[in-house]
Formats: sequence, structure tokens, C-alpha cells
Amino acid sequence: MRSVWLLGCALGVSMALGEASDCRLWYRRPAANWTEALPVGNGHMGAMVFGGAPECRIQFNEHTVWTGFPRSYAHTNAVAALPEIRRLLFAGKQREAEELAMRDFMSVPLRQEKYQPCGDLFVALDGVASVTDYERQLGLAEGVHAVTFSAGGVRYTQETFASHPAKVLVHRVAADRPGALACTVRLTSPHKEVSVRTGPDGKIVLTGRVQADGVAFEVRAVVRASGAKAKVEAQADRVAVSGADAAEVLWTAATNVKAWNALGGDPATACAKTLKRAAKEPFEKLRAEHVADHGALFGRASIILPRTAASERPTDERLAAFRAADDPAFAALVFQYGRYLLIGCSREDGQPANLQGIWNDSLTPPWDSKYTCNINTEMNYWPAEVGGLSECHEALFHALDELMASGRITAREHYGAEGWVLHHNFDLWRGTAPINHANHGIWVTGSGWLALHLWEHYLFTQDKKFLRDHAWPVMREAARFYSQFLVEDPVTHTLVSTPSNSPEQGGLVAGPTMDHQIIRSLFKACVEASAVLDQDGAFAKTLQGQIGRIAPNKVGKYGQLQEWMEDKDDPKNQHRHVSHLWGVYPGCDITWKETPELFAAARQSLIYRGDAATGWSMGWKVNLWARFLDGDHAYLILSNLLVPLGTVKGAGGMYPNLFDAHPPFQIDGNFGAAAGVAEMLVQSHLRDAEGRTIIHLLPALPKVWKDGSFRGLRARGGFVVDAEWRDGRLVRAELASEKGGSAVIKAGDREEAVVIQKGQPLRWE
Ligand code: FUC
Repeated sequence: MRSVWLLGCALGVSMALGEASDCRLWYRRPAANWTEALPVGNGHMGAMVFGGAPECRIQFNEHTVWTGFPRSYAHTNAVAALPEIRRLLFAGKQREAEELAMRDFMSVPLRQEKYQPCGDLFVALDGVASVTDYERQLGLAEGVHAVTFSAGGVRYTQETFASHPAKVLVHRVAADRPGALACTVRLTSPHKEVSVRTGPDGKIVLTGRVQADGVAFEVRAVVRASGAKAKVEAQADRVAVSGADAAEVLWTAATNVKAWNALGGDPATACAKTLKRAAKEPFEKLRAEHVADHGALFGRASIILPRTAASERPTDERLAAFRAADDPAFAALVFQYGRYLLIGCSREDGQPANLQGIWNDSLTPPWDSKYTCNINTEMNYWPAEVGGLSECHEALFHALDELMASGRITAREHYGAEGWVLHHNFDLWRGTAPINHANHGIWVTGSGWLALHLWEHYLFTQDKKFLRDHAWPVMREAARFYSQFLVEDPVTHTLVSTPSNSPEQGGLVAGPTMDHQIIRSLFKACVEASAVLDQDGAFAKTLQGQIGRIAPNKVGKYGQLQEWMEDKDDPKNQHRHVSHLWGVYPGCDITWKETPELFAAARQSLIYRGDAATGWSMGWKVNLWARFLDGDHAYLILSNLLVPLGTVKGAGGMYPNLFDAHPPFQIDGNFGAAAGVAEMLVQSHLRDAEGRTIIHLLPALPKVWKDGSFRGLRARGGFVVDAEWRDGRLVRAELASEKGGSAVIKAGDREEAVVIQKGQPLRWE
């Protein structure tokens, strides 16, 4: 074991392997349906490119096109029912408690709103009948979708991308014979109140409404063509291009949503401004600007696992063959695809990633394509920090500010408490009250879990200004709510969370294990944050006093970790939710180092829950098995997930475009899988007695990943980690730190404390 100081920048271990990371999805046929189409996105708009020929469909979304309108969902004076609901639960009268809660305690209205599609762009090539030599691909590193094919002796190329700097979607089609390109461009929308007009200079403007008292939107496109004899001609509802070498469509969309609590914005002015600015730029400049912006995020991290002959197949065939073939690189692709998707659907100035990211073609999407925060919203952000995409987390943080404003009212009206609370869902209008049904909607730890994302961001970035100005107020006020909300259990005299539930299991109860893990972790984070910032010491002291009184994790009669206060778990229950294992991952309330008995019980619970489940559940289980330091089991779950939907009985899988199948499509499984691959390679949730982060290298390496490397994964404490292994053994690692700091590096049984200076990467071998 030897540590060597390196001068200058990190060597880039993976480059040393001389292999390119796996960064491309590709197919030999156009998409026949939506789950074969490929996504691009800029955080404001998402688009699914079908890549068809002669007609290419591009279905697109704008992030604020939702049903509904600003409103408070809080149930005025619901708190009047709270003491009786609690009394009934402590008396074992669950049904009566749920009935009372349904009557007097739920969100008004009972359901939240739906994320909506915006429109479709069609580009139809004239004079093209059948095509040959077809290929389409999504280049993850550049963020560009490309199609090539031949027809009538002409070679055509299409490129599509979503530019974040220019805030437009861009589609270009070119022919290799001058003047051979003729096409028609039109815009449509599935909404009812829609009108389309065309204007001079190749403009198409589509306006629409989701509902009379709600969201109004505009889509504005400009079609331009190049070539000596090119003509662009506006027709009634479309624009025709003829005699061109190439045609380009730039389009953008906006709504009247000013903020989560205000309509009245002017989509026409917003679209006109954006498009005017973008239309001044030539295609090459827009493309280069986009590739640079996307690449600055995407290029930060990579995982290299060996490519084999199986890796060379088109992506759909590769997916179908994955379980039987030797194709380790496929997991690296899934990691990078997760990062690609997060960049596409979650940028600092847009809405956070919803159940489908930003991609939805349905007016009635599954679970409204909103935000479910008893697992799904959080899972979307699991790869953000470790995958070097901290900035993509910001969209969620902005939403938390708004949820805090809304959640204060819910805390007051439902619980008579200060601080803020979020239950298991929110929507564009930031509903925070309990929705749907008392048996799963009254779950109080959405705010606690999401507030911990701010703390994680701080742990990874060591950004104290962020902690002080942004994270702390949200964390502190989330903790303030629980501090007042917890009550003493008459039997154990511990502090319990009630009413609540263990997500979607066993109905309304007093004291689900998950809540206690989250609240305990939040309180601990607050105590530490208060010390780091030297602020709110008295409040931190109150929390410190409560931490030890919160109901502890308990081992039950089947050797399992109890999901509830009572020992009533059913070991045959293979439900997708594994909420009481929150303390193992994403939390660290239960660890191999500090609580080995609870750790063993949690592992037993996971064994009882089984290996096959819905997409996101398997995403979670990959991470859990990684935390249980069992790489082969994590890989087994991965290979249940990385299969075409329908392969594994009772389980999800993937669609041909590698969208995760719950089923149906839900993006959390993509993010869970991406985070899981990283968690198998590096973990940093533990600290030593002196408070130094333990950077555990290759903690859960499966046998099948014999050789490989990674670059740019992030560890808590502000570290950037590169590593390379051969024959399952670490051969070297490099650690860099932007701020400088000390850590403990652990690989197998070897442990070494190191100090890493700012700008001076450390090589460890
Ligand atoms: C919860 C989960 C479902 C699904 C939905 C969005 O209801 O139990 O599996 O993920 O959220």
C-alpha cells in the first residue's frame, strides 16, 4: 500500500485503459411506438424522437404544462380530528381511524393534478417512399440524436437536440445531393383548444389551453432552409421546404405559469423572445453551444467495463441478450444513460424530474406523471451527487423552497405545528396535504426525506454557503415540524410518528420504522449543520434531546428488521416497497460498521422481500445489496432489471429505448439502477471516529466485473474519485479534492488515512 502525491491534475485512470466508455444507444429501425423513441431534453422541454422516414415524429413536452391551477390543498382545521385519529390508532382501531381521517383530514381536493404532453412536430420528406441503410442513434456524450438512411440514391441525415443555453429544440435534415431535399413541417397538439397559424419567414405558431381556468401555452417554430435554390413556403397550417440541401426547425414552448402559485404569464412574448435570439444563430453554432453545455456535465464521470462482441449489437438486441451474453459494458451504459436522462430532465432553472422525468405523451399518464415522494422523487436524484451532477439537483432544491411555503400551511392546518410538512405526493401547484386515501396518503416524512437531499448535497460538495443560505432554513423548518409532531407512545414511552404509514403497507398506524429512521437522521443532520454554521444552537439542543427518545430500530421474531412498532411482519410479503430498509440505503441509520445486528436483520428482511419486483423496487434493491457489500447479489438484481419487460415473471424491466418499466414507464428505475452501479464501486456514507469520511473503494464488486475502471465519481467530503481494478482487485486509485480535506481510504481490508490538498490529487496503489 502506497500513497503518492501527484502534481497537477488527476491522471484520469480510465483513459489509461485506452477504451472509450459505452455511450450510445442505437437501432436499425425507426421507433414504432413511444417506448422505442429516444429522449432529448433541456430541463424546460423534453422530446421523444421517433426518427421515422419518410416522416419523423418528435413528440414533446414543456415542463409547466399541467392540468389544474394554483390552489392550497390544505384541509382547513383538519387538526381538530388529529387527537381522535391518534387515540384510535393507539387503541388498535385502525379502520375507525382511517374512516375518520377520510372524512375530516384529507387534502381538498382529494387528488392532485397531471403533467401533460405539449405537442408533436412532424417533418415529412416529400418524394421519399422506401428507405435503406437505416440507422438511428442517441449519442449520450454529445446529447445529439442522429439518423442516417438512403432513399432514391440520396443519403439523408437528421440530427435533433435540446439546447439548454438557447432554450430551443433543434431538428435538422440534410440530403447529400444539392437541392434534393423537400419536406413539410407541421405542429400538432393533443389538447382540445388548439389553433395553428403560419407566418412569413417559415414561422408556425401553435396556441392551446389545457383547461379554461388553467394553463395556456404556445409553441413557436421557425423553419429555415439552405441551398442555392431552397424555398420556404408557408401554407395554411404547415411550412413546406423545397429544392434545399438542408432544412432546420427550431422550436420552443412556454406557458402562462408565472410560478407555482401564480398564472398570468405571457407565453407568446416568452416564445417570441427565445426564438428570435436562437434564430439568429447558425445551426453549427447552436449545436456546438449545446454540445459544450451538455458535455460539461456529462463528461465529468464515466465507468468503463469491458466491451465484448455482444456490446456491438444494436441496443434493443443487446438488452434482449444481456442476461445470457457476456456484456459487462451494458451496466456502464445504463449508468451513463441515467446521467444523460437526469441532465435532460432536471436543470437548475426548470421543474424537478417527475415520475417520467420530463417525457410524457399521455393526457392521462400513470399516477399523473407527478411527484411521488415516498420513494420515486428521491430515487430520481440518487445518481445526482455521486455521478457528478450536483447542479441537476438544484431543480429539486428550488421546488423544496416552494414546498416549504405550501407545507407550512399544511403543518398548521393539519397538525397545529410550526415548520413544514409534505406527504407522499406533490404536483406543479405544490400540494403538500395527504391525498388519495388515509391508508397510504397520510405519510408525514416526504419533507424530512427531501430535506436530507440538501444535506447530502452539502456533504458531497462541502459548500458552506449553500448550507447556510439554502439548505439550513429548509432542513431546520422540516425538523421543527417533527419536533412538535412526535408524540409519546403509551406502551414504550418512546417518541413515535403518528398518524402515518410504512409506505403502501399495512395502512394507517402509529410509528412506522421508516419515519423514525428519517426523522432521527434529519435531527442528526440538523445538529451537525447547526454546529458547522454556528447557528440555532438552542434548537439543535432540543433536537439532540429528542434523538435518543425516538423509537429505535428493532429485530423481530423472523430475524427481520421490524417494519412497525409491533413484531407483525409477514416473511412471505414480497411487496415492492422496502421502506424500513431506508436506514440502510439511502440513509445510514443502519450500517455494517456501527449497528451490525440491525444490519443483519435488515439483510434478512431484504431476502424475504425477494429479487423480482417493479422497476424502481429493483433499482432500490441494487443499492441495498451494494450497501450489504454483496456485489453478486446486486448484480443479480441488475440482471433482473436490465431485461426486456416481460422477461422475469412478476418483475419490471426495460423498454427498447431503455426506459425503465415499472411497468408502465417510470423513470425512477433508470436512476435507481444508475445510482446502484455507482454504489457498487464506491461508498462514502461512513465516517471514522475522528469524523473523516471513509471512502470505500469497490465495496460490492460482482465477480463478472473482473476488470474495469471509473473516473469522476464523487464521494462525501468533497472528493472526486478515479479507480482501476484488475482480476477483481484494486490496482490504483486517484483522489482529488477541490477544497482539500482528510479521508480514510478503504479497499478490502486495507485502510489508510490520507490528507488531500486542494489541487493536488493523490494516487493510491
Ligand atoms: C407508488 C408506488 C407505485 C408507483 C407509484 C408512482 O404508489 O407504490 O409502485 O411507483 O407510486
